[in-house]
Amino acid sequence: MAGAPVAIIMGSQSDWATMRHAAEALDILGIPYDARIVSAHRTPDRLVSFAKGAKAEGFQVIIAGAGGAAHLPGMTAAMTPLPVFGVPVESKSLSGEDSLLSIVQMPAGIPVGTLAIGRAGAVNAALLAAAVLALHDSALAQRLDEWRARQTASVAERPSDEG
Ligand code: RP5
Repeated sequence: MAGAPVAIIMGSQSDWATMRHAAEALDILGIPYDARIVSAHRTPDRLVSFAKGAKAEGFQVIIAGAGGAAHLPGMTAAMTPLPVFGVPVESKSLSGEDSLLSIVQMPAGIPVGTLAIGRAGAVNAALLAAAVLALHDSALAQRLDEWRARQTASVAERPSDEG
């Protein structure tokens, strides 16, 4: 979506099953986003053009999901001044530990804020993006507060056999 403040990028179509959870959280909070497939090794020119142009395109935060040799978030962060939140996608062979370690272990100098493996990381990346944007958007800050209040209200005091 043109003019969206959040870009969700991912290395493969197969990552969308995880990254759609970030998109859904942004939808709930009323934050426009643009979701794109950008592979660091399969579409390197697309990566360079996206990362170098992201700020000029109007993005304020980038959420980058990748699995395995998950160099996409780090390469993106190297080419943009925008904050990049990395989501390690659960891989088939190493259950996402490979993705996690390759995203979290950025050498000092180029940060990638790294979240949990899989759905939790995708949702939390969206919530972190929302918190960043809410610093300068009081209406969004209120929606984020309300979202948290609904979450709190949804937690029962006692466990049920049903749930
Ligand atoms: C990475 O390789 C992607 O981020 C994906 O998680 C992983 C596997 O990609 P596919 O083989 O499913 O396209 O680039």
